[in-house]
Amino acid sequence: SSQDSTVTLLDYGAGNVRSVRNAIRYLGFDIKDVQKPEDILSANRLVFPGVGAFAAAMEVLNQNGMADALCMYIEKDRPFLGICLGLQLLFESSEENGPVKGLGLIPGVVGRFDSSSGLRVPHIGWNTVQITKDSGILDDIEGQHVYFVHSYRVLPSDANKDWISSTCNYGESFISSITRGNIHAVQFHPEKSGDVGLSILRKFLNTSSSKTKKLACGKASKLAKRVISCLDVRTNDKGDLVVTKGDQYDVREHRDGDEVRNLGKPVELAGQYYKDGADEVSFLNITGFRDFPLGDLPMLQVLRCTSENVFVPLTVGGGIRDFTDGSGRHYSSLEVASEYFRSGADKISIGSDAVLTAEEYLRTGVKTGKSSLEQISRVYGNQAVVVSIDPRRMYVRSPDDVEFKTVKVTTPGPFGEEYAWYQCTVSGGREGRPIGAYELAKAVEELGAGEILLNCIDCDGQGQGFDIDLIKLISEAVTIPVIASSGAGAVEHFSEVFKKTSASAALAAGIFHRKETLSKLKQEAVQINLELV
Ligand code: 1PR
Repeated sequence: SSQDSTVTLLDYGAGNVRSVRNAIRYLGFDIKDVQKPEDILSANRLVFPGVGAFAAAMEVLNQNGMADALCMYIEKDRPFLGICLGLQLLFESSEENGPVKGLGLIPGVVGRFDSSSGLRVPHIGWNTVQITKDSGILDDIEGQHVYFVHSYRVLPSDANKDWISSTCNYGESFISSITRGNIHAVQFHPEKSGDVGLSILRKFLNTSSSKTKKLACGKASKLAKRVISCLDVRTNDKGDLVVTKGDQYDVREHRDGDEVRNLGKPVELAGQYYKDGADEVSFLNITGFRDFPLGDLPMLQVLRCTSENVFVPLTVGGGIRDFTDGSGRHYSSLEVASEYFRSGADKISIGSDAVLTAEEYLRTGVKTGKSSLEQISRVYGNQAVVVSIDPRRMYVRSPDDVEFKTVKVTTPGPFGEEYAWYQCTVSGGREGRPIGAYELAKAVEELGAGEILLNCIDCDGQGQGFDIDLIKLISEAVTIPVIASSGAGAVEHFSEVFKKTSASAALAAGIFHRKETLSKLKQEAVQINLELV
């Protein structure tokens, strides 16, 4: 019956649940949105993808009577799946801007991961879980990777142990899922966990009666190194969005009429990379320094279409800042970012604007709270904000020659210089700024960035390997995850960057545009002793 293919979705409007919607539709189900508390009580199966901050979510749920309805629904053991914050809200309280009271259905307090011992927080990426009891929906995922992104977690205790169906290890063992009867909740994102995640959702939606299955014996979970496929996107001279790729940020063909290099359509290529095994996909609008009217941001449509078929995290960057369009309408960066999130982005990446913000912060020592970086991370959480750095290597004879942090370089410069600093640039490398990559990275971490995308103009498109000196410098300077970028030309370059630095992920563009490299990398990873997803 039509009832059977309907899934009720509780979306309280705090952020992007587009991917959850897309995944449910992709699996052949229809969605009914909760409008009023009664819709919860009459649901056949309810999916609750929690997004945003704990306190804000509880406030909305309490105000509109949804909190009571949810408790009643769950107490009646009706089919329920909570995702991420949708798991955390079931517990007694959270320390996130708190203490704040939760729904109180499960004993336990939601607390923050402890980064004081050098643990990178947020926990972002693909990790394995240990199944501790049969849940009927997680049966097959022992040893498989699923995608997490969170700074808060609940610890297992005697009081909640009967609820726990799996745990995950990240610095400590925390609850990655709970199950009791028909009630399920997961800390990770099934809608972002590729085929493994889709199969979990499918099992829940089909709510097959739980059969007991012998559990495989668990091995310790470990956060995998991520491989990110990057699509540099721009409008070509005809006005179409195309994927392009530069050499040291120059994207013009230097033959035949100086056209922009066109490598294909963004949506199609992203779909291909997802199939080939990309752990994440990033779109960078490299013409983002131009002005677009918000309604017409060309990347929005690309995101909407991509997120219908790509079930791994999507990041979008380029042009995230305040601006006034041709008609005099002013847009805040928060509005621009919100449009991107609504269209299917999981993270936004800020380049030029973050450089200017960091410069001012270092000059004044004051966090104004008004920068794009601060505003977006306050509203969407710092895990949703990436700062993209575009540094250029500047050789010097001695560290005393500059006020910026230098490194002793592995390969000396053209005049035998033994040191270098890395100068930040804005507007796609067009303008150098008086701030180093090291100073920038530390400043943006303090201002609320959740991750750093570390490019290198010198290495971009050269295929000669990552700039190990730079990546070491930055990944040791901050505790948020660092994504190494620029220069991958062979599978070995990925193992080198993960062996020699503590980067959490590696991003590449050019190498994946040459067909088959991504799937080959995933296959060969095991042989070269690289722990990938
Ligand atoms: O400044 O907030 O509007 O953001 C602009 C964004 O666009 C920044 O993230 C910046 O890095 C990026 N960008 C701007 N111009 C270019 C260009 O190429 N002309 N591309 C550009 C950035 C660097 C990486 C590239 C890696 C890996 N390209 O995205 O994908 O270097 O390449 P490889 O594996 O082929 O070596 P804002």
